[in-house]
Amino acid sequence: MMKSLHIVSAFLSYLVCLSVTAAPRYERSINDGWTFWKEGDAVKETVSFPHTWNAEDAVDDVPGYYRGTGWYERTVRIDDSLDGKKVFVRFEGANQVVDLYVNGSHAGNHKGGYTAFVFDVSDCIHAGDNSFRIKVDNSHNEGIPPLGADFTFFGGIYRNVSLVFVPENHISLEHYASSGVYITTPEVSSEQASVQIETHLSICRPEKKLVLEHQVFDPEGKQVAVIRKSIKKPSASEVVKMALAVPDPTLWDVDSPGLYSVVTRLLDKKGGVIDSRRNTFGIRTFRFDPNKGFFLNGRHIKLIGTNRHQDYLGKGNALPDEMHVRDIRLLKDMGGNFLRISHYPQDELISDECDRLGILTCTEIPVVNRIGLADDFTSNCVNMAREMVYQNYNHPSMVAWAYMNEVLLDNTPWQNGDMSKEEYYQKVTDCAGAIDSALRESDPSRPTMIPCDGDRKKYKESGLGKIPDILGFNLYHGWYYSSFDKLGSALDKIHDTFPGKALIVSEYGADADSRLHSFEPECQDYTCDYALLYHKSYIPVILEKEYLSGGAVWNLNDFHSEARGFAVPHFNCKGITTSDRTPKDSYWLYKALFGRSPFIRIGGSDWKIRGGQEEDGKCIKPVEVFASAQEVELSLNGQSLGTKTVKEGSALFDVPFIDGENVLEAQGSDGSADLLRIDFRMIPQDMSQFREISVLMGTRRYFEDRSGGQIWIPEQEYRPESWGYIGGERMYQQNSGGPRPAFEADIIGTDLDPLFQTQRAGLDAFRADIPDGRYFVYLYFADLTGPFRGKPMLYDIGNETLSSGEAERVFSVSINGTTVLSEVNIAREYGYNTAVVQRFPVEVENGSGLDIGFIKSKGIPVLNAIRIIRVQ
Ligand code: GCB
Repeated sequence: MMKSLHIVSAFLSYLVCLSVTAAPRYERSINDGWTFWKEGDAVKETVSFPHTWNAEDAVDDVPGYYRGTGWYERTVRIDDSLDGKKVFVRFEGANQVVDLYVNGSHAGNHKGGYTAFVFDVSDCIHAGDNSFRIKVDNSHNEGIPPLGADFTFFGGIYRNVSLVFVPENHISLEHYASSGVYITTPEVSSEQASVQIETHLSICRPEKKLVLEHQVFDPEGKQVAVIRKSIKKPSASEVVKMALAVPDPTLWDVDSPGLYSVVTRLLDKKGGVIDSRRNTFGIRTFRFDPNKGFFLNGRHIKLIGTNRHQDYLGKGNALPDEMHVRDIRLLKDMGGNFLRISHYPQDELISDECDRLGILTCTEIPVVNRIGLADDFTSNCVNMAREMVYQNYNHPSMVAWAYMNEVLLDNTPWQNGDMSKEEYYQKVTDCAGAIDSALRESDPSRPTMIPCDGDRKKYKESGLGKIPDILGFNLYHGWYYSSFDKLGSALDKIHDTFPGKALIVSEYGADADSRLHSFEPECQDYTCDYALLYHKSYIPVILEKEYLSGGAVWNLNDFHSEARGFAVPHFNCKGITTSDRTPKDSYWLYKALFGRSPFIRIGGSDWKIRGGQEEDGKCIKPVEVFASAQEVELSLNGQSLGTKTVKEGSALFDVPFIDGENVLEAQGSDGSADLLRIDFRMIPQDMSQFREISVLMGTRRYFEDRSGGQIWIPEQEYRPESWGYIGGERMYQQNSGGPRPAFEADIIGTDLDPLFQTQRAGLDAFRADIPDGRYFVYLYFADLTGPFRGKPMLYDIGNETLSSGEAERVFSVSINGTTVLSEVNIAREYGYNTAVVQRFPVEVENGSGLDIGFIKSKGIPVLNAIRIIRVQ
């Protein structure tokens, strides 16, 4: 008897479970098997989402990338019964205008490349095979932001696409493609938190009575509250507001990000489940104070973190889910507690992961550099702002809504005479006012923010600075302008100018090509070492200014910016990791200062091939060790080089490298340890032992060519029984803000741009006292004097590149007295900014050494790099 009772009760609870847990709605991705073609292009290919059509043309040597229409087509088989269901197609993001056609009917249109959207396809879909055609257009559109920015606007369907089946009466997914459930916690104390839940319902089949229920679960999964409400005769888009209290709340915090969840169920009058959704939320309070900075749960926290762009090396912006998540782990691991999701809303997993890991965030709509003057620009911005808010509403990590990054940077709307500056500023503030009100109206619980460029006066004069609660400032003292030591006073001036506004350094950073290093770093040399100095000088200022809420490094990762030249053309290299997320030294510095201890890392961890000239039997080079410990010991090939005190996250050692493999081992006093193997290419002092050298001219930079396994070292002046240049001077790029140590032009025909972006001009000779033998001598040239392609970058405030005109340069080159290049005009023969490598086999005889002469005919001769290698 007992046994059958058990069986009956088990069966009953199974039924209850069924009615509770049956999945009335379901979703599946339709990412694969699409045929893609560009409009007007006969070439078709099979692709999967995430997909972009610009992964390759955004990084080639041809300026520009395809901005136009792309088509995707496939048959979608629906095996499911569609009775009583509505079917939606949900796009998580596609750049930038999408039109969906299902079985020939137009099912929807969406504008804007960075937010999710849904189309109701219930009326055009049927069981069996359905034809889906999607048109995507990433053309420039004056009505849709962004209009111009320092990142690549990759076209395509670059996030997931799903079919969502829901009951006719359901928790809305049509409301700005959100979850339809908006949770806030207006009052929080240690005893209790009030929770308000607003639910949007879509009622397509009229009902006399429905019941809405919310069950709240604590971070351990224990149910802590439940609330139900009957809804009589719900309207087609019924909005239901309910409130409940959670006792003894566990607060969401950066160190203990406990997440509550709410299971929302739509029930019929008999209690049967029609639809249900789970949403997570967090209970926390926060505030930005204009004088005291940021507070979370009443505790002061300095926001330290980064910005992030969503792209990756070789993939454009089309990343699988796990690659997004990985970035947030990288940030957390570094000790970051803040992410500015710039300059647009990103994959939904980003905010989910920030919730889980305890990283505070803000996100923004992509109005960058200027506003559009098309009639629909403001309404499109407002719509994007609402999509951003509703789609991100429940994330406890989200603490501000931002818009208009450096919107007064691009003056063309008034400089080209279409209107006066005052009129344009008025349009900008009107647009800002509309966006700001939409943000506050959609979400009164979070502050608004505008990230400005360093020219604070414009933001005061235009009135823009008055509109949001928080002002971000993107500051590049010591990179584009001024010097690092001016940062503190610049911030104080900003604080004085906007006394009632909370402030944050929303960007700061310096470009670094991970292949470039220098022991004498200079501003704009693109070395990791200059970037490190820059970060070392910014961090203490950000920590010390009480009124500053914090700072966000520009950027977590190097990212695509098609119009850029410089060391890594088509990329902005201000990442503290590369575009494939390899940390640079600046990342290790943050990790040493803010990350979990114990931590230790030998600097230049990805600089595996190094080199230098032997002097007095050795080659001593500095090596920096980043560590959380108080002291570190470094050893080379098993021999201790001593113990040093760690100051501000690092200790510097002089390392006497030997030729060949060098094993560096670092040991922290906190038990941390690291090992780095370096292949050191020593140029022997005794020239009779000479094998090869690779020398960059006109620079102090070292360049590791990872594809060729070479280290290029800086030039030196010739000394007898050695090697080097004779005469000439370093060539600088002349900018209105001062000379720059390397040229910015994208060098055509090479991936090794830094070999060509510096040069020695007017040299008489390059001499190497090498022994008799057979050699290859490679001379590297690029004529950098030509007119610069494209406009100077807007961000480079006050620093236009001054073209030196099309100065003619004609010269001859002789090797050991024989003319090997006669009256060469590189620009005329190959074009400006084009990589030219000339290889010469040379027999050195009779102890003459190598003497390469540069003889001018017109203008001055130049040499960008030289490589000499003994072949026999
Ligand atoms: C900025 C912009 C950002 C750029 C950055 C830079 O101020 O907000 O989009 O990428 O400067 O690196 O120039």
